[in-house]
Amino acid sequence: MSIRFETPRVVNVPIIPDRSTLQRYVDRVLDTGRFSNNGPLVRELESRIAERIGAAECVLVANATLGLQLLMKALDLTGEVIVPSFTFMATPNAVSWQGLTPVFCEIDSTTHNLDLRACERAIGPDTSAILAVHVWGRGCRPTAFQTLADREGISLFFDAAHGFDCWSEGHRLGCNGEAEVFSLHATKSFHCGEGGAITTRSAELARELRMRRNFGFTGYDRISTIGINAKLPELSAALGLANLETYDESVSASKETHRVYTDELERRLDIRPIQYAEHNHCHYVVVEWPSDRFAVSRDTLVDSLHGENVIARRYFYPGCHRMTPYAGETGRMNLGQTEELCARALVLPAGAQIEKADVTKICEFIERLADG
Ligand code: T4K
Repeated sequence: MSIRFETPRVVNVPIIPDRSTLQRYVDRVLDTGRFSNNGPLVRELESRIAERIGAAECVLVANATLGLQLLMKALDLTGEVIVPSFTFMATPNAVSWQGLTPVFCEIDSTTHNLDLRACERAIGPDTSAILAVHVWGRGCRPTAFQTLADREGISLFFDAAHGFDCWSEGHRLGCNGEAEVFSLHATKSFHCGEGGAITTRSAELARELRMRRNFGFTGYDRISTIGINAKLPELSAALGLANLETYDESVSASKETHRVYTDELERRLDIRPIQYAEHNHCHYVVVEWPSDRFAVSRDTLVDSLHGENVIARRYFYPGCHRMTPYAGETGRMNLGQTEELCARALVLPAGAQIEKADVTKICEFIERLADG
């Protein structure tokens, strides 16, 4: 049986905004000739995101990777930073780029997030911070990690790349730790094409981040600190503002996609994609494929799906600790749970844009393969 699609069905097809709404914002850029450097659209989007999330401050940047780097620079971290290995390479690479050492720590296999006890054990004399990731937008226990960081006298900040508008412990993500960094990349539930947002409660930290994203300038010819160019262009902010207007509708469509996958997979194979206990955009449909129960392994399944133009992904295989430049280093942690999850995780094409009929076809195909 073939279901081969003419065009690829990919994980997280970017949301396309309403064209006339986008045109309205683009016209504002063209009318004023202001394309960059903390322009009015960037400031407007910062206010709208801060208001939506309930954060005191939002600082937009060119992407989340640079956002993490700017934040680590501003926090003046030294030595080691604890990170999960079950994350996108941007997380440890941002740490390394700052001349810091990422220490890979084990995850909790049920939440896919950093394990608190393992993190406690990973803290050493050179640890200056914990960089926790809200994988799939499921909150990484902000309160418990804050208690640990306070007790150890180290910084805590979050890679919230997946977590826009997600809730954890009864609150929207965005106000935890020293700061949280969201990705606004095209593949995210809310996007600017490329972009990142740092949210924080601290006005002082936000002021420093704004200065550092703009080369460190504090006046026309005065530089106060080492900065970089991490500014978000106005045209990217235009895309973000247009997308924000229909964000709630696209989340509803993503939730429906997730629901259809859950129903289909449960009915056909008695498995479920991971479920979201608190409010989540449901942008990621993630299955832990039980290779021992079915006729095909996770990897054969992925290959077969690709053959049908269904570009399922193995995020975050094989684990950052097994990828260059970290492979071969002997970390001090056991990463058994991480490796097991890396061998099982399967991310299916989802989001607001995929047709529900396509989801049904994909699940039917998976069922046929699973039955052998
Ligand atoms: N921390 C975490 C935990 C992250 O997951 C990420 C990024 C970051 C930090 C860093 O955030 P940024 O610095 O990027 O703001 C994608 C994204 O590029 C990346 O942003 C994301 N995480 C990661 C999980 O996924 P790839 O290399 O797997 O994506 P790619 O190019 O294969 O795109 C996925 C599919 O989407 C493709 O099959 C094609 C489709 N697509 C993609 C783009 C960009 C489109 O249809 N249109 C598009 O414009 O990394």
